[in-house]
Amino acid sequence: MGDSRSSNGLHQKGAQSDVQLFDRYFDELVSELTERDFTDPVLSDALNRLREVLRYNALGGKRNRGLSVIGSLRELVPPSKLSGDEVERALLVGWCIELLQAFFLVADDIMDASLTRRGQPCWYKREGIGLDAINDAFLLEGAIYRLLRRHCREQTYYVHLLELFTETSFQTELGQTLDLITAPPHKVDLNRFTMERYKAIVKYKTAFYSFYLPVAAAMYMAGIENETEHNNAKTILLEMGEFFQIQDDYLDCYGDPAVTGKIGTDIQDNKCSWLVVTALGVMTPEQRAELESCYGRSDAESVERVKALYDALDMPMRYHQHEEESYARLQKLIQRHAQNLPHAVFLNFAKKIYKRNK
Ligand code: GPP
Ligand code: MG
Ligand code: MG
Ligand code: MG
Repeated sequence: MGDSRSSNGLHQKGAQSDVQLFDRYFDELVSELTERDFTDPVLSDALNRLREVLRYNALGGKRNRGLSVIGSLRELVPPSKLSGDEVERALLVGWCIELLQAFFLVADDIMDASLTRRGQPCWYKREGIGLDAINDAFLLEGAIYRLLRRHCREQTYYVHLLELFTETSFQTELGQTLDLITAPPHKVDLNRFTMERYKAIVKYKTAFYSFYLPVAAAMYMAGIENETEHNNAKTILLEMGEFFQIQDDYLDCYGDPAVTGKIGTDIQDNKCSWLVVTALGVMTPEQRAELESCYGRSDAESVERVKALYDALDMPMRYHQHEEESYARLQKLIQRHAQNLPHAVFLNFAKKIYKRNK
């Protein structure tokens, strides 16, 4: 494997940033999965489909999760101790997280009846795809374990990575379960939308895989197995993950689809969003009755009525206030819980997500 990769410039570090290295690595991984893993000629049509699925669904995102594996590893291991091969494995593990994300998003867009993702139609919305996208999601998940096996099987941290990916997937699936059962179609019950339920949903559906997973992977790669250290990192990263999903909920309603690449569906889908939970805490009984009659409906007029309520309740102002408070709380958590870990691991991540608009 190493031979074919050194020829495409991956080992000529220095001239290239990690972002460039990361982006260049993708085509190589696609070739590996579709040309050098299973080579039985009878599979060629399936492998062509896999190539198309990988290109359509794993590219075009912000790649914060994937890039933070190498980013974190560089903070945890001094440059003189970080070999070219280890850098390459960190890029690979980063792509595995992007594949996990692609797997979740293909499936999530079906469940949420979304229309667009990353500025293009959701995969299941494409002509001729439909619910076959379910199998494509499974392919994306399967690709993760093919790559980890091929690249990391000899490493002492291999089993840690496998357990981390499977455990994180299950946590995310449990979170998605909570998200879905708290939002039954056409059964609006505003009493379900508590802040306690909200926090449980977002911790499980988003925070583990988006924040703890990439940093924990880098920690295992750096040889850090200590449970206390992992718990310290988790405390900080889950807090960041909660804030990140609150932003996602805010942008679902107030973001510009031309920037976020996706058209919001939370109001129509009856979702337990940060906006609805926070609004419920400050509205009058009259406003609550109004919300009861227009939330969770797909007609444009009902959606506009919900948005008018959010505007009347100053939700953008409340969100920006929450953002400031959350940032301050995070800085304190980092001071308190990152005693043995470089603060840059967390600060780099925080820099990318606060004040984001996509
Ligand atoms: C984000 O929710 C959570 C996920 C994408 C995890 C999905 C998990 C599965 C097991 C399928 P969201 O629906 O608010 O995200 P988006 O706004 O990007 O659609
Ligand atoms: Mg969704
Ligand atoms: Mg969803
Ligand atoms: Mg969302």
